[in-house]
Amino acid sequence: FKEFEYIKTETKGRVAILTLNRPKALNALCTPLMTELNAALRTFDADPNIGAMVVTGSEKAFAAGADIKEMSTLNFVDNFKNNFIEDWTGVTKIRKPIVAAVNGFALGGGCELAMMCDIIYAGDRAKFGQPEIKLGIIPGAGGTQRFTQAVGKAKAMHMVLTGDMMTAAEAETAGLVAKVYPAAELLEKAIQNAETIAGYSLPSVLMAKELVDASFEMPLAQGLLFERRLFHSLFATKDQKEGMSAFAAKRKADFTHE
Ligand code: CO8
Repeated sequence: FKEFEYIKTETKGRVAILTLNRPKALNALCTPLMTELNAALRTFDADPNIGAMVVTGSEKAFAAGADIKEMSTLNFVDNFKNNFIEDWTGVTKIRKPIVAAVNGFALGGGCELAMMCDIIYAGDRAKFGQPEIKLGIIPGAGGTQRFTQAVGKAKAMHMVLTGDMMTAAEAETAGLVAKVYPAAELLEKAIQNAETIAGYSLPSVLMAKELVDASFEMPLAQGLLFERRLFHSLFATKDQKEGMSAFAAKRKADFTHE
């Protein structure tokens, strides 16, 4: 990797950890930060030694949104011509699982970035929100869509129209967050969960992610057929043989991702 300015990357076994690192602006998502994040995610997605990724921020902020100072001078015609934000959505094109470990603020684009990831784990003091309405705009990267899918209309309307924040506990109850951990343990727990995922057979992990995502796009009968066919196909892998013989022999499976 070339040196990044706005993110830090490290690996732990088969897990890559990407830390948003723009502390002076509470990790506000400026264009170069998103460019670096997408580039690093794509590199780890292509790396055969990596099975899952964790995206995290600081104790104070996962990310406090898109960079308001950068956006303040934008105009409609340029936004439209440049398709502003489209090239920030690279996170959703990554095939390996991405875990968001959210401590502190996840607001606006920060909440949307977390929702583009596959699983959100939160520290107990995390705060989620879509406060764009306070700035005279609306969410632009999934806040009206993914948020509604995750928490339902009542809470989504409240959050998007008032700009109120949601606590970690509320976010877990509402279904936005998979689990809440004490803030100081969050990253370690998120990495452990990512290590568990990265230890499984990569083809089965990729298919499982693809299918859960497809459930939001497909009619049920089509989704079930897609699931059945991919289920059938996994019996062509070495890892299926390994997983099942390891079970019978009462030993831990040693997956080779083939
Ligand atoms: N953009 C730019 N700078 C920011 C942002 C931001 N979103 N958030 C915080 N900062 C800066 C502050 O300006 C301040 O800088 P300085 O010290 O130079 O004045 C520094 O970070 C620290 O912030 P505060 O002093 O405000 O810290 P507080 O602890 O008092 O408050 C808050 C924390 C409540 C999080 C507060 O900073 C805040 O309300 N921030 C803005 C939150 C917001 O409105 N976010 C939505 C932005 S719009 C958006 O995200 C559109 C989405 C587009 C799609 C993105 C796709 C990924």
